Amino acid sequence: MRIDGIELRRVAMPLVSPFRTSFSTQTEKNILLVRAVVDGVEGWGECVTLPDPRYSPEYTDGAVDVMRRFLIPALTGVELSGAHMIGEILKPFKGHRMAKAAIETAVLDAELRIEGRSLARELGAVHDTVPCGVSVGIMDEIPRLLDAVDGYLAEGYVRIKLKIEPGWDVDVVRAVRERFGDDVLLQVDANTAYTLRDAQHLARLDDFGLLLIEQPLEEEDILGHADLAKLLRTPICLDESITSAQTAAAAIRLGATSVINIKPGRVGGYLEARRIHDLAVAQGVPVWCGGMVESGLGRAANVALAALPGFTLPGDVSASDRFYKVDLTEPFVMHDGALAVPQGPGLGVAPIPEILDELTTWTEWLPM
Ligand code: OSB
Ligand code: MG
Repeated sequence: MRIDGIELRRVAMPLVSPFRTSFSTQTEKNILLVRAVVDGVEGWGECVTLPDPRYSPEYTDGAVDVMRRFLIPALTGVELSGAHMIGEILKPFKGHRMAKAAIETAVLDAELRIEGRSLARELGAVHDTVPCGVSVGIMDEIPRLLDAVDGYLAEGYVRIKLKIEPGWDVDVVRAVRERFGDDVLLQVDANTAYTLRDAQHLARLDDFGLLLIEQPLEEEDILGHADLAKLLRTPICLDESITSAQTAAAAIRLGATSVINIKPGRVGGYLEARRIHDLAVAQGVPVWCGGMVESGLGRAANVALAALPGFTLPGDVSASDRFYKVDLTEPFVMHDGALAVPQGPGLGVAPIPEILDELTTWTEWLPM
């Protein structure tokens, strides 16, 4: 197969409410989509870069640049036996995993559509539905946060993740436990907002029976996480630090992580995500599927991944209406706290043309 061309497309999607983390507040989601035309068949990939390099070193304008300047030219005119070759071909270009992931996903979607196979089946999914967790942003005051959590629990979410930062942590977790009890599956995500000097403070979270604390320290501080793990009873789960199967293996070996958040974009694609899943399973390390506030396109692929056997904890896999009033695809709707795994060829979903056109702010076609 050959890639005939790639279209880059930016869409602007309003969020139902602002989403605040320790690193930024998002009120609108600006998504970069990749549409690959492969032997005349189109496939879609969603690039999970954010506008600023505050979560990871990548950012959206940088992704457009590296795709245009290096990644797409390297794939131009190349005969591919499958999307699995893309990772190898792009390997000489360091980093830029989110950009690479978006291209690989678009080509993989097209390949699977040509062959009539679903991404879920291709990855090795063993479930028809996946349980939904929800990531709850930082808010101005605890009563508002409690109202939000109340609403998500009423909708049926089976696991709550609270974003935390210094000044919005122990008291918030305590308030949620006091109001909703000890049975709620609860975890926290710091997005690198702490240092090892905060270990004593973070140990106060041990009283609340959390499933895990996600990425308390800096991305590169693997040893710091290993040290912190010895000081906390709450399991540490790395997100930002896990950029590949190789870093995952090292973090597990060093005792820096006992659970892994797998985000396909962060690690360079769904194929690398599966490799991390496989090695984590072999090591007895539970994994869950992270999210990057994706539209229905990225969400569909995440749901497929989350249906693999090692994904034993609910992921940041929520319904479309958690973030969007109008999704790009048929919306993902939660039933009994779960989403159905798409079964159609490829991602199993595609953008709805009128909605896509309406939300598009820019496109560029790159013939190959
Ligand atoms: O750290 O998991 C994170 C969103 C953007 C960037 C980083 C993170 C998140 C989330 C949202 O927590 C997860 C979701 O898409 O539901
Ligand atoms: Mg995280």
